[in-house]
Amino acid sequence: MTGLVIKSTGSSYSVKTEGGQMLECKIRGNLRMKSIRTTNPVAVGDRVRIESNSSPALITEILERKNYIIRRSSNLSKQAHILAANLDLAALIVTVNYPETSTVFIDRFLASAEAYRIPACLVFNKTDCYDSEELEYLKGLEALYYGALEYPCFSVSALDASSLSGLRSFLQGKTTLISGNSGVGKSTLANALIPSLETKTAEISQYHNKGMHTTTFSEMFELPEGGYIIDTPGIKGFGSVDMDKAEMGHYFKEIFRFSKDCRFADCTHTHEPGCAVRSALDKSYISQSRYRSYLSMRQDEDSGKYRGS
Ligand SMILES: Nc1nc2c(ncn2[C@@H]2O[C@H](COP(=O)(O)OP(=O)(O)OP(=O)(O)O)[C@@H](O)[C@H]2O)c(=O)[nH]1
Ligand SMILES: [Mg+2]
Ligand SMILES: [Zn+2]
Repeated sequence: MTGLVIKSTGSSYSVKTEGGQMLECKIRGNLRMKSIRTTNPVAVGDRVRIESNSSPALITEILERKNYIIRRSSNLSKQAHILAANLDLAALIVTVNYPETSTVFIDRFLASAEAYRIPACLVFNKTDCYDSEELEYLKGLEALYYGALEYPCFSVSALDASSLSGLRSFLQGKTTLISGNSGVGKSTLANALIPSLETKTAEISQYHNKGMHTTTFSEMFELPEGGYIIDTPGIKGFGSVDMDKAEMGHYFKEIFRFSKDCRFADCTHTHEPGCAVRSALDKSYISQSRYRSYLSMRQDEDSGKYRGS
C-alpha cells in the first residue's frame, strides 16, 4: 500500500493512504536511505510504501522525490533536514506594509525557488489596508513580477473571502509551500482557505501547551478543493540552497536570458566589458532592484552564506 506523509513528529508519521485513511506509522529499522544524509529520513510530502498489517504500521520505502527543500543543520555540517518533499508550488506572502517586505527578500525567495526548480508565485496580502501610495507601489510590483517576469501574482486580503477566489482556484490540486515574513498573514490566509483549520490548530496548541504549533516539524493541510498547503512558521524564505556562485545569474530569469549575449561565458555581470546584462540594465530592460538583489546574493556567497564554488 502507498500513502502520503501529512505530518511528522520526528518519531512517528501520519500517513494518508490511497483510500483516504489516516495511519500512524513508524519507520522500518532497515529502511533504505538515498544518498543525502539527513536528520529526518522521511519528510512531509513524501510518498511512501507502507506495511499496514503490522502494529504500528511501518514505512518500508520512500518513493522517488520529485523535489525537496532542505535546511542544513549548521554551516559546517553535511547533515541536512528535509523540510518538505514533492512540492508543486512555493508561494511567498508579501505585504507592501504592516510589515514591509523588501524586494531583496522577494528576489531571494524567487531565486531559491528557481534553484530548487519549484514553480513560485507571489501573494500580495493586506490590500485592504493600503493607502493610495502603497497601492501604486503594489501596481509596480505586479508590473515587474507578473508583467515582466511572469510569476503568477495575486492581490488579496485574508480578511475578505471574496478576494481569494483566484488564488483558491490556482492552488487547487497542488501541494504548496507557504512562506513569508512573520506577520504577513500566512496563518490567517491558511485559515481563510481552510475553514476547518482553526479548530485543528487550536487542538495542537493545547497539546503543546503554547500559542503555536511547533515549527520544527512541518504539517500539510488539505484544501477543501483538493491539494495541500504547508504553513511552516520556521522558514522565512527557504532553507539554504546549494547555490553555486558561478550560477547565481541562472536563478534570475531575466539576467539568465540576457547573459547569453555577454562576451565572456563566465561573465559575473559586475565589471566585465561586453556585458549584455549591464547593457540591458542601462536600457531598463532589467530592473535596478532585481540587479541589486543579484549583487546582494553574490555578496552573501562571498561571506560564506551559500556553498562556495
Ligand atoms: N488588515 C489585514 N490584516 C491581516 C490580513 N491578514 C492577516 N492580518 C493580520 O495580521 C496579523 C498577523 O497575521 P498572521 O496570520 O498571524 O501572520 P503570520 O504570517 O502567520 O505570522 P507568523 O506566524 O509570525 O509567521 C494578524 O493580526 C492578522 O489578523 C489582511 O489581509 N488584512
Ligand atoms: Mg503564523
Ligand atoms: Zn554579463
